[in-house]
Amino acid sequence: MSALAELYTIPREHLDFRDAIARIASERIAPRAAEIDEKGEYPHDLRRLLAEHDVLGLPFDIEYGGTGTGTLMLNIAIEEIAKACASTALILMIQELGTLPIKLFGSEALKARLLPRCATGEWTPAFALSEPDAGSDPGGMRTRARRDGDEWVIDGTKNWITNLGIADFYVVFAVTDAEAGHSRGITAFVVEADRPGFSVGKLERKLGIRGSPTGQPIFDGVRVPSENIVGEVGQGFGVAMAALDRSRLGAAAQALGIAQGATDYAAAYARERRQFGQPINSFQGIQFKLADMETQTAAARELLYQACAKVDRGDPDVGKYSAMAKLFCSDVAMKVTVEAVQVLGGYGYVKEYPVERMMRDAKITQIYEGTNEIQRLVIARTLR
Ligand code: COS
Repeated sequence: MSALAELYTIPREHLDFRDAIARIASERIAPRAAEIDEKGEYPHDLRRLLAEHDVLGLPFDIEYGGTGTGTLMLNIAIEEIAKACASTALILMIQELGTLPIKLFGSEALKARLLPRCATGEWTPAFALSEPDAGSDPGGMRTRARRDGDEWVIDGTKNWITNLGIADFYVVFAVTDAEAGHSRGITAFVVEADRPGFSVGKLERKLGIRGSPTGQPIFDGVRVPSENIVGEVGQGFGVAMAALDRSRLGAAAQALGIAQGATDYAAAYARERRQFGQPINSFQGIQFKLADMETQTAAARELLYQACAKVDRGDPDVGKYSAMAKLFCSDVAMKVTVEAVQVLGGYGYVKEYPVERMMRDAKITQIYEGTNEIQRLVIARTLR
């Protein structure tokens, strides 16, 4: 066994599941991708499709109705879906991000109430941390929650929230003790979408991932019972950070899938496209581009799979590795998709071909789940 194989091995049944997802992605998801992007519509049909094939059960343990197959398998699935459609991959990614706080810190009652319905795909969550004036610095949030008897009353507006208007519940982070500072003064709450005082605010018009609604959920005196607190009162900042340590792998996997999808498309195009009497992949200028795209994508995959294996093993340096994987995979996705457009030339720039969409979708992976500048900060802190 090679040294690398000892660090992570992919079991046969996971490879079979990957192949099944790859087939669904190429036969059922890829043909819808351009239309989803063009219309900016959430693909309810593809969510049902993923649910029918147990794909939405991937983030969950068997006792909560999931597949219990771990982090590496989950991210392999995200990668395969993102090769075809980054917006659809986000359906699976948010299923993980929005439930990680509950999975990692939630009471048994919260887990039993929420996780099985997410594992079947009946329900979908949202993770509501960022605000108009608190992005890279979530500790500066203004959303407040005050105790009133056995209930908490939440007031505030969040921003950049994936699944806005689609989510059945929101995990909302709010200041519960302004004096205590963000380490001790923020608490996480589950807010069901049908609670009075919750409303869907502005929806963004975006460069990419246009099939996934993003925007401002508004909480105006929303009352939730104490049972809806995730973890302990005052522990919310740590809850958010620990969830992001895991979910950044999903953004990395999405980026990796976009990069591989673009590389595969550009390579196939270069085989067919003829200029000066020969296929353009006979020119070194094109060959070198494709070679670099494939190499960078393969390197990104090794770092991501290694980081996933660390989560599955429970290694202590998961935060550092997930930040490195997110940083590297997203930068590769951006570089590779720009090159894919270049390989296709004028055809790369128009909507009849998928690579301009892939380039637009890649950009967000350098920004969300923590900008790449924040990832560098997280990594640098481990080197001091
Ligand atoms: N896991 C658990 N706890 C963590 C943690 C982690 N990965 N990172 C920090 N914490 C804890 C710290 O231990 C600290 O607790 P103590 O005071 O008890 O020691 C507390 O959280 C505050 O940490 P810190 O002082 O490092 O927080 P900062 O305000 O300096 O913020 C960064 C740190 C910048 C890394 C953080 O704000 C961040 O990740 N920002 C990006 C947010 C993001 O990803 N947004 C995307 C939203 S979802 S699309």
